[in-house]
Amino acid sequence: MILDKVNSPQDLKFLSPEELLELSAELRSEIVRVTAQNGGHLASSLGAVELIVALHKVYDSPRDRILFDVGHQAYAHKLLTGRKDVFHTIRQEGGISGFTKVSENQHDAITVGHASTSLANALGMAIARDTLGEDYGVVAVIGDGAFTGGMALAALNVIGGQKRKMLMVLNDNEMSISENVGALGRYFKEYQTNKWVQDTQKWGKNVLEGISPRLFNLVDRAKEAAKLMLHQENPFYAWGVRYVGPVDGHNLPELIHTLERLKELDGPTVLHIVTKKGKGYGVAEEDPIYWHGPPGFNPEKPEKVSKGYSWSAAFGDAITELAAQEPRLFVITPAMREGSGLVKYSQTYPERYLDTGICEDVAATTAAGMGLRGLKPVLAIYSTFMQRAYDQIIHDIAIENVPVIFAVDRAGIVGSDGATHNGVFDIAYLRTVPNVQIAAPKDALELRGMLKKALELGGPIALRYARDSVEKVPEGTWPEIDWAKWEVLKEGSIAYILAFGKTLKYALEAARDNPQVGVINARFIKPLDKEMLEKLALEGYKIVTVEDHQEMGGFGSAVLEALNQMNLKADLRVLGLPDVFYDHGAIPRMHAEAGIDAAAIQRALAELGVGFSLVRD
Ligand code: HTL
Ligand code: MG
Repeated sequence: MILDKVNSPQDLKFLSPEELLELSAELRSEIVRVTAQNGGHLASSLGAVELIVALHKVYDSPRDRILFDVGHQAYAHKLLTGRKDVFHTIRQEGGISGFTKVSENQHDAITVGHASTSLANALGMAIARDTLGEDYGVVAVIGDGAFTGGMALAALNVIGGQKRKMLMVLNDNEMSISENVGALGRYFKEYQTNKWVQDTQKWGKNVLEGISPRLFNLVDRAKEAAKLMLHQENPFYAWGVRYVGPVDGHNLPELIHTLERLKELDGPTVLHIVTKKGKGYGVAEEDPIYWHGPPGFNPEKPEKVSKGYSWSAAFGDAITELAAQEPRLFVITPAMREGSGLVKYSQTYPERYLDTGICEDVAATTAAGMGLRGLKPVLAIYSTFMQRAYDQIIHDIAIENVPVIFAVDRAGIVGSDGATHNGVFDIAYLRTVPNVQIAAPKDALELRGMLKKALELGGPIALRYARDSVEKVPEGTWPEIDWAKWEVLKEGSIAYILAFGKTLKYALEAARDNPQVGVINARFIKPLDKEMLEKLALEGYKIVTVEDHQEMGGFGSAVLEALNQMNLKADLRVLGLPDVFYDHGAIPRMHAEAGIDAAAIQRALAELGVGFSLVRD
């Protein structure tokens, strides 16, 4: 194996072109082998193998900084940078991260997981380099999906103004998780099939024209004029950055040759490469959507597995049914059609469906515009990605109480994606915003009732649910929800546990067979059910609140504030996630460590003088 000989990118410098090709094949096999065990971003990483080999051959990491946008295409980079022996631990508890992470390895230039940050970060590094009088290369690798994000496009504007030396590799596979959207993607597609482009490529790799005077002289004046027009038509021309491409991103010798030339250039350059998502692994090439981030599979006989009935599916079913009843309903997703359970909806109501690409800010403000003009927008968004839309929620939606419904998916600790993807801040950042209401359904039935009611009520309302499976309920069932009222699930004589969403099952487990301890489905986080809370406090019940969310600023904090406002006291323990970031790992174990599982609830009850006989460790 060539890979056996590669312990750092330096080892690539001595490999022959044939060995580099062989190495690429070995990297692919290893990515397939390990992803089959652990699950992971298979298709994205397979598509970037030659690019990564070429980058490490030509550049000199860690001196030169190579930044991977999102970080999910970088498995080959992990294998080439001293992590091949731990690669099998990727995304597992205690193992390496599925994305690049500065604290994990000196070759990882940025800690990442959210899209579209690489260009701004690379610009910052280029400025730091120039300001400190240093000399090294800065290369950002960004997918066409990540390139749709406002941050990337706004950074490009600054980069074109600054003219610092840096390379941006646009890895274009025409896919985000689903088909990529928007005008730029369409443009690139047309550009690639444009006759001028194809001609100039044939003339002698137009990529190197204008760089190499020798080649440039080969082109006659007419062709030169055509090329100029081509460049003026190219959007990068307006942005003030040099554009080179399109180049076949699986042609290793061509990539290496091109990068060697570009490395020497001053100023900002975009290298546009065209790749195939899932390259080299049949099923992933054929269905890059499923194989974008599959769970484990049998590498000899790769098959799709059904992931069970998820909260996302329950939302998707409910919203499709509601759209039939409410013609003003309109669903928006920032690039998460599959993950948000919207495949069926998007096919049933294509005219009332918008994928904005990876730009949560644009998605939120577009929802605001729709809400201001008579539509009933529903923004399906992951808790972690909603962080990108915070100002838009305040400024464009909440101030005027615009009727936007947020279907907030993947709330809580998410498991193998780790710290970048945990949805553990949403309650804290939403509940301080006036006019915003927050609810968390306990099951699919309650989700349906809440969605329907939220559409009737209007106003910014967030419905929060976890990355989990849920029991399917029949079509057409719409329970009436007593809005802003909690629900007693189990009576208690001494204490009550206030829980919602995912922690309800822990609460029920902790209180099982104990008549002293009751459980309340505290499904409204804002407004709280102050009436019930007042009653609990006045009647002297001990209270434990428990949430899969940061303890600071979360639901428990809201309960404490409400008691304080009512001038009431209670024997109370707040259980939530401590003030640390949780990496990838097993959710039940992390919940135990964080102190929000059933055992932790029983310990808290014991501290309050209840349930002592049941305490386990
Ligand atoms: N929103 C934000 C801000 N960040 C992320 N990471 C997502 C959503 C979710 N997401 C990914 S990977 C991905 C999305 C939308 C598609 C990226 O497409 P790109 O790369 O063209 O950049 P490709 O998959 O190789 O084609 C993850 O969460 C990992
Ligand atoms: Mg892509």
